[in-house]
Amino acid sequence: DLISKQYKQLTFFGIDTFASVYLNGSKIIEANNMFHPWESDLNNILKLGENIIEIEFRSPLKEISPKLKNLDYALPADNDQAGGMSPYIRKAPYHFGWDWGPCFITSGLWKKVQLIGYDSFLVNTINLNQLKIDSKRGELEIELEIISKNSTKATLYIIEQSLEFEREFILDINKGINNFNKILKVLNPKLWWPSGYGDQHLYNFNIRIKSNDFDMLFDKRIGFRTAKIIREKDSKGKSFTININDTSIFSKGANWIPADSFITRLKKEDYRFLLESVVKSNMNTIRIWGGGIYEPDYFYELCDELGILVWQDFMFACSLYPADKQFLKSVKNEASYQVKRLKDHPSIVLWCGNNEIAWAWHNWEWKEKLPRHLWEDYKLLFHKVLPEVCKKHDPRRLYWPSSPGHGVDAPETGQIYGSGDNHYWGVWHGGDDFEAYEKNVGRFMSEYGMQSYPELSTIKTFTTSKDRDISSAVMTSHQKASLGNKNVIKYIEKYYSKPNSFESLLFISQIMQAEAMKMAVESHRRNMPYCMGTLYWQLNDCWPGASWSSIDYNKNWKALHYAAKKFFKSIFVSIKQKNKYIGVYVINDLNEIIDCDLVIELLNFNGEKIQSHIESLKLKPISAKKYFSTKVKTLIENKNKSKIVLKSFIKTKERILSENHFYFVRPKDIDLPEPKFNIKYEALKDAILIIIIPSTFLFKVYVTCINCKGIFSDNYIDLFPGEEKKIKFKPNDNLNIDIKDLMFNVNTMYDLV
Ligand code: BMA
Repeated sequence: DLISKQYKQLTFFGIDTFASVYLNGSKIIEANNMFHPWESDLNNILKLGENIIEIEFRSPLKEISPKLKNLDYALPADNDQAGGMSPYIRKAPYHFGWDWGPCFITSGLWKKVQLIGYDSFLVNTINLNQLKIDSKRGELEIELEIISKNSTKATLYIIEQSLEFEREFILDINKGINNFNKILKVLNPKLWWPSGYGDQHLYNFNIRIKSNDFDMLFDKRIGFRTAKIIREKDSKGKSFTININDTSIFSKGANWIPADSFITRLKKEDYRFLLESVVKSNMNTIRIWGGGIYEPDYFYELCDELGILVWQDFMFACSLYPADKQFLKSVKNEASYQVKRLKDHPSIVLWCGNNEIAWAWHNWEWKEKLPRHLWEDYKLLFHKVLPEVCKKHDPRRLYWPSSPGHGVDAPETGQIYGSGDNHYWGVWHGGDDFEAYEKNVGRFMSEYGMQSYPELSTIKTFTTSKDRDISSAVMTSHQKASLGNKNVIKYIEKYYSKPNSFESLLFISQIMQAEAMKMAVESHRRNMPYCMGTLYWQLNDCWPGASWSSIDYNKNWKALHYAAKKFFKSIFVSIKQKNKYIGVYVINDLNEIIDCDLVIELLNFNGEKIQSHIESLKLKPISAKKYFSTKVKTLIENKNKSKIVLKSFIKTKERILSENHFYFVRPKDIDLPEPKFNIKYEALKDAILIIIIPSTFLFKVYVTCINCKGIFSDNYIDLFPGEEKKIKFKPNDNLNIDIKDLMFNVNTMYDLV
């Protein structure tokens, strides 16, 4: 039992943030960083019977404010709603507020606490580094860190059943810190692939360390794969392509923020819902943005299982940071711990130093207004401390200093299009029209976005009926962006007709957001392989409010998430007008040849084909190509532009792979007929089919479920007369309601304006 062990160690895996920990009245820990564990040898303090642990948390603001009094400059922290102290505190930046989230400066224990006893040594870390991998063999390195009180011997056993792999080693352990590295060679491993490119084979290594007074089992699950970021010089700059198992991956996805303002509220099923939603919408990548937290193990385990590639930022965003010895040491501890904790996950493809700080220095007037030494401090943290940690613990993964960024050296300028990754905010922050996405395409688009409101059911959770107006005090407190409501309205007015009610405004904001992101992603994808990645801002929310998310806080897919499912399909058709010409492009981001037919039809709203064109295609692997081009005038002749649509789809013998529609006017100028349709329902075992049979053209038909939460197979779609559409609705949780009692609303754009 514990007390009979010679040594005892108490570990707090997460203390948020400034706290003193006492055991039986003696101080054992003084914490100031929420991102790494704090531990203490209890030695003689722990006694048999009752022990008292007291933790005294101190206000982060009060802790820091006296230290700032003598500074003659303030570190920039534009999103900080609590007075700008966040850069000095190793605590989730978004806790101080962001342009999509409230300021809740939490305190408390946010991870598990562990008390262990031992007689001679402790296993601190176990990693399985991948040295060489292909389908014939895998060369791993097991890396152990053992902390020992004396010299002893132990045996290390490693077993992987499905590979029929078994090895054992004798470990000569010395007093102090011991590092062991042993090579393991396995035969014929099945490779791990990102979603859409192959299966996610994972292997469980059982590791046992045994000596006369120690016997412990550890499990390590890994996937065999190589991961590189290819950066090749060409006439346009330098590429930025994720490459897995020697295959170029077109990276599709979104940016992830912490899924709650109060992290400890999150359950495994919340993570599962969100990450399953990622793959359900045909994404293969997420970026864990640097203003949040290093996510829990479970998060990365799910990414491994689901085949989601992870771009992992260190937790620094949109601020400058101190560079005193103590701060740098704290960051070094944090980064070393996190890299060692996470590096075995096949899903993680790169480490990134920070979000937008280098860009901000050069382009947000920081350089002009702030003392020059702050840039030296920046370089110390992001070009010395962090890359050294990565090089030491994970030399095979890329360390990318900042997003956006164009190289690994400290940049002399802000963003460059043509090299590295880009954040394009001309649409939204800059006020540009959606069409501007076309002209702002980089090698890897890691941020761009458009806001919308969550649906009414979510808004009802924090409003009473009198608050349901976007300018009410309650609604504005749930809109944290400075341009906020004004911008949403501005973009709606540019493209859509005036919503006829508060609820209609919510829907139209989502439809508008989906359209903006569709235009962005299509322009990125048409530019493949020049552009090899597109991650919109942002996947999720940390509370219910207006934001750039595609899934709201209450787990509702917004119109954007349904659109993403379509615009992220591997084989994809895209229609684009450039000046007087209209072109139809087909994109294949898979590493295989695809035989298919491309169909292009010009239709009027009665569903009559005015023109049509069909062509057999052999799509090259990883290709985007214009297969059809014509003058708009030749195509539409004297037809009324407001009453026609160009429809295009790609099909194989079995099915339609992708379908897209192009309107010749903005949505507000489309001459919508009054919608007429019939609906039928068909109950399945765990889902229900909603069958829509239109007798007129329907623009943006959307279905909502009145008495249950769930996901539709498709939503916000355009239908032509006679084109029957089946939409499957699957409730999120186990139903406590009979499938047959579910109630739905089916509406269209016509009802919103
Ligand atoms: C990007 C992000 C966030 C922010 C978003 C919207 O720059 O990195 O800082 O929430 O823009 O403004």
